Amino acid sequence: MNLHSSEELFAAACQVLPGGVNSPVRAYRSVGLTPRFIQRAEGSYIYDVEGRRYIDYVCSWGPMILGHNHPVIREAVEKAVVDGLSFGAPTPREVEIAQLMVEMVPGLEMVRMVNSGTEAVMSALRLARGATGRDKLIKFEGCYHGHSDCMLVNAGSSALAGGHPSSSGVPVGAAKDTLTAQFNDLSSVQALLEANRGEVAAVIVEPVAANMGVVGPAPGFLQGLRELCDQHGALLIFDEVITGFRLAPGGAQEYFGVKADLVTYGKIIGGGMPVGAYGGSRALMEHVAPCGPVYQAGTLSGNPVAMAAGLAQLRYLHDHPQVYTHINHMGASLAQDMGKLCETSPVPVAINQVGSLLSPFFTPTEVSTFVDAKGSDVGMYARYFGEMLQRGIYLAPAQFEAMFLSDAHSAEDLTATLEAFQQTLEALSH
Ligand code: HOZ
Repeated sequence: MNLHSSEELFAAACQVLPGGVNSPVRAYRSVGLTPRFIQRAEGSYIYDVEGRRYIDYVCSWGPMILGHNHPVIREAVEKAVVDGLSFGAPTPREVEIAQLMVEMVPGLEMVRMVNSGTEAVMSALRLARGATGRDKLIKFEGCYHGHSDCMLVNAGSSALAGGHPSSSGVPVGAAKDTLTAQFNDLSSVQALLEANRGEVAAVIVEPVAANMGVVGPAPGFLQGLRELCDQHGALLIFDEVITGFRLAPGGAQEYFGVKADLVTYGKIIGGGMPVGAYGGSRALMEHVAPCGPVYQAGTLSGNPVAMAAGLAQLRYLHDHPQVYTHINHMGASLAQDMGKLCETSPVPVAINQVGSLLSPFFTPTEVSTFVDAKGSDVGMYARYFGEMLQRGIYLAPAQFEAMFLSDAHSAEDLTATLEAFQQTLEALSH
């Protein structure tokens, strides 16, 4: 293909891919620009096809916690490829990665590997329904759990940015048992549980909402969910596709000290390859086929190359716990320094941060609920995005996404980012 610029590639892509992309947010529609086509990435940097270098805060939407093209992961993949790409049969590495996950996450006893976060959530929900014999589910408005039918109701992420939080094509029947509560509002959950007594199989939550921008749980919110679920015999599912192995080795369960019944994973556990997983206690997981009647299967589940990448990344995290100190510290200091710059700017910005996840909201109020997040000026975000991109900073091209830090980000990267942020604030104030 003799196309050189992002513009040329995007024009060609639009002829053969809906919106020119394979996942909507990548089309840059909410920021009104042409997406950068990427050639390669290394450490904290990503390079477009025209050779421009950016400091990357997308990090493939979370998987690249060690930075891009980490030698340990690359070597593990290279080694695995030599033995073959897929067998559709058990392999030693899938046992090793499961053992490691069980070791790193308190309370996790068994896992099932799948191919994406969407698949992990879909399967965990089926398991919750199968194990409880109940059909209803409670999710939170603005939380995103992948694109399975019953979760595309009041969803966040690009569903929200595209103005379709509830997708067309979802049969009424598939969504009728999905009830929606408000993130950080326990009374909304309590009301739904009481109105549907004995019928709710599970409450599913992103423990840190990271698909409405980043909104952390209010003190007591996750603990309160735990208690409400126990009172009503519903299972608590933490969707840790983003937070798993990111906030701490044991993810949000460890970080916030709250135990879920089922947990879903993706992103980091694949080291950059397409992997998801769901897990929980042995008693619950043994409902899954072939042990029990909850059916779920997959030709590429536990794919040997993907397992090699995920295992190498998890082993590295297990053996280098200082990664967490580093990325969480960078998150806090970047948020603090951005916040300081905002204090003297006429542009109202609220910076939210939990661990290595951040997001700026263009609003004068604090953002602790989905309503607050929706109050953010998305037009201003679009301008901010363009200004930062021009200054070599690669951010999520939509307000309702997160900024991700990796172990490869350096103090120099943060300084350069803050300089760009300061100049951007100045540009936005005119
Ligand atoms: N749902 C992802 C963002 N929250 C989109 C990922 C992608 O486009 O790669």
